[in-house]
Amino acid sequence: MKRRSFLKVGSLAGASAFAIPKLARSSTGFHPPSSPVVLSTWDFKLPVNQTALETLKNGGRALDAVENAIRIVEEDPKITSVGRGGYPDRDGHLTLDACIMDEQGNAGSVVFLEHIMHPVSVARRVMEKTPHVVLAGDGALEFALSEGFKKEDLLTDEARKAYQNWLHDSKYTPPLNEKNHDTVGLIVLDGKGNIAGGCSTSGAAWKMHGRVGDSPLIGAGLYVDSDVGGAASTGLGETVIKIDGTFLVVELMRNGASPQEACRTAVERLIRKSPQYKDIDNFLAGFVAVNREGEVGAFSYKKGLQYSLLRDGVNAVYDSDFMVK
Ligand code: SD4
Repeated sequence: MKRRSFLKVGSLAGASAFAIPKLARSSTGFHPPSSPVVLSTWDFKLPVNQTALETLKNGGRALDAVENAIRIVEEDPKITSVGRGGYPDRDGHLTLDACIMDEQGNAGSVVFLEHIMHPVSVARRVMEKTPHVVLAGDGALEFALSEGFKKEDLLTDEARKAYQNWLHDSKYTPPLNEKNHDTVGLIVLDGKGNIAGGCSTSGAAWKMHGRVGDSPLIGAGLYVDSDVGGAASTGLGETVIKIDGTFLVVELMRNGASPQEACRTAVERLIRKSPQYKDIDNFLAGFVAVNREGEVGAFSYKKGLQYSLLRDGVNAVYDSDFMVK
């Protein structure tokens, strides 16, 4: 599939910056959308959301759409924070985290997995073929190999070079910013009232060996409930884990908040619980969310979070609103 250019609307002249694209409200209120909605974190300059849409058009489930779209990001060697091409930890190991949730709320996850290009697919197998939700490290690798996944060296020359450069100072600065990010979190509404989601990342570059972030943790990096909606997070995972961020966003929506209000409230809670990051320049954390009616929200602590939304035939990248202005 060819790369396609995205429409960038967040800062169009005349449009209010950070405006959330609105849904038309009928006289009887909102209804679950009858055409698919795909919401994902960041702008990967890849046909991520389109892949999800095409999967649905070809008869796939929301879950298939999520998996296929995330695989596009995982296999791109130029993306330095997901799958192949990701930056390694401080010991030179590329360790991957991913999770997936289906339309019924089933979940699978892999953490601290090495050598497998598509952790999101392994997470799906964990969900579908084991009685467990999370497999870690060597156990996850062993399971992946038993399922026919190929063991590979996923460190690219670029990642190796970046690691060698980092070794000069070996400065460990866990906060993430818009230059050191790119976890893919993606939620699909299939147009029939079903919602699924997934998340995949190599986590924070130069992290401690064994560190697991929020992305593969159900309720932290991702939460989906077809009765309500779904949410994904990106940024410094430690701060998201502490508030079970995406579970919080979904529960706020369940209690009547719009996706935008829910994301904002979660970011406010997050920084209240991690005040040590308040004034740190390269700290970023935020959420994207969509409710079952197809309304979306996105909010981050600082400027920089983008999200991609495919809805009503328009696939565009938007800048999210943020707290520190
Ligand atoms: C982590 N949340 O491992 C991930 C990293 C991330 O954009 O989202 N980067 O903490």
